[in-house]
Amino acid sequence: MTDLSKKISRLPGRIEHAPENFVADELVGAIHAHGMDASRRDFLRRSFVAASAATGALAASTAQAGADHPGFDGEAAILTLPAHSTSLGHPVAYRAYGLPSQFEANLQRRESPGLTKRRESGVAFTPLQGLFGIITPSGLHFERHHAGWHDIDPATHRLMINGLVATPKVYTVGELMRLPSVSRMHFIECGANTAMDWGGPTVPSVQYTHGMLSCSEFTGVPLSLLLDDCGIDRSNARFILAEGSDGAALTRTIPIERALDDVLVAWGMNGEMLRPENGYPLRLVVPGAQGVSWVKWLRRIEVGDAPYATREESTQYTDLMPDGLQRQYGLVQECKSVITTPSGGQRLLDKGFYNITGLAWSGRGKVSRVDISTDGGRNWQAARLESPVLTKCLTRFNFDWQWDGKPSILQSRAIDETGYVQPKINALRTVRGTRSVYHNNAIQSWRVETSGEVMNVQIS
Ligand SMILES: Nc1nc2c(c(=O)[nH]1)N[C@H]1C(S)=C(S)[C@@H](COP(=O)(O)O)O[C@H]1N2
Ligand SMILES: [Mo]
Repeated sequence: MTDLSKKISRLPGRIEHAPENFVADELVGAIHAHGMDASRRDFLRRSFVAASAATGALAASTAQAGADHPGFDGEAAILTLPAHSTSLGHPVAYRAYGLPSQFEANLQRRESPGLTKRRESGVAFTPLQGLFGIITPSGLHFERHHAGWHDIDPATHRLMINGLVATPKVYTVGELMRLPSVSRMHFIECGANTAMDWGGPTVPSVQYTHGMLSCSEFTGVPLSLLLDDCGIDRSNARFILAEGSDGAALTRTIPIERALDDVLVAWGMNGEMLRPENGYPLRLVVPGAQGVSWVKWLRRIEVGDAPYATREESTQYTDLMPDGLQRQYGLVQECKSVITTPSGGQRLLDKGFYNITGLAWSGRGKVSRVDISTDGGRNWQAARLESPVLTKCLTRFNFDWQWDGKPSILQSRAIDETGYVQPKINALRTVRGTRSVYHNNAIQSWRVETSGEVMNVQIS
């Protein structure tokens, strides 16, 4: 067996590239200070306690629990009724709108300090390491704002459709909600997700490498229905422009084939109205497209015959290619996956069984397969895809693993229904160079040290 550590590049001293107007220098230190969540590191410790109890190693688990909670005798606890077993609990509707347990208080959206100068033009990352299944709880959906968020009164909000239509119209939110709606589960990923790692491994945890990714059930009216309602000029219409009503007046061009396909004007997210941070009361849902096209606080859609070359598609959100040209109008998020446990910042407590789990997705359709490697990409085995496997939606995968206590490199590689295979980082760099910011869909590597510590690494 060759020494894997020779192939590993460690954290670089400074960061070459990062998304969206960031300031680099204090970044690594600041993220280490803020990003490592002590209680989430214990996640694997707690799972281990449960697993060892189940296999009869009760003494070990009792000692472990005692060490975690001084004064708590794990074994005797099952024989002694605690206070909550002998008293009344909180009344119904004590919290009219429910909240997570106080013991889950560390599971939060977090900012990467140093990433942006102004928090109104910032990112809050989803804690993927602490989530199960495929749906992101609405309160943990990532946030990306160019000019801050507003809580807009739906009674006064309007959506205008104009341009190459027979009858330009202005809709109230109530009028839109009377129309036939659909509900669909889709992921949304910022084009800058994983951007920090173009130049090498930088941020320590999956929250910061991949947390500009969330998945929800969205409810809304198909945009095609509205465009037909306004009498779209189908022979001349080539593109639409979607415009937000925030101070950024965020605008993006979308090709008409996409606009007439599966795009929604949405008001619902996970069964309730959109959260203000995510565009309340109206946002565009553009399944499979990069996040910036999902215009929030949507106020206007113009139908045109040419791309609009707005700020967010000419000076921003372009990919600098090795030949110096900028690639514009990136739309689709290519197939990608990541292991969320074990992942950077977590620690494995002992040899033995672990469930490797993670997420896979493709902007072009369904995920058809995910392979797992535990030896840095030399051997691959298929993971189990959990149902449902939906188009342009997160897919959860699981894989049984016995850790032998030796250094290991964990990787996942997704393949979508078009046959596209998620690339290695070096293959991506060969085509795209090292100056790109957006659209890094490379295979992620997590190195497990003999100590059980899990680290973000890149291997050649
Ligand atoms: N009006 C408006 N829409 C917007 C943005 C914005 O700043 N203003 N940010 C865009 C970007 S860059 C992304 S990645 C997604 C983020 O959506 P979220 O905050 O709901 O996660 O919204 C997009 N839509
Ligand atoms: Mo974004």
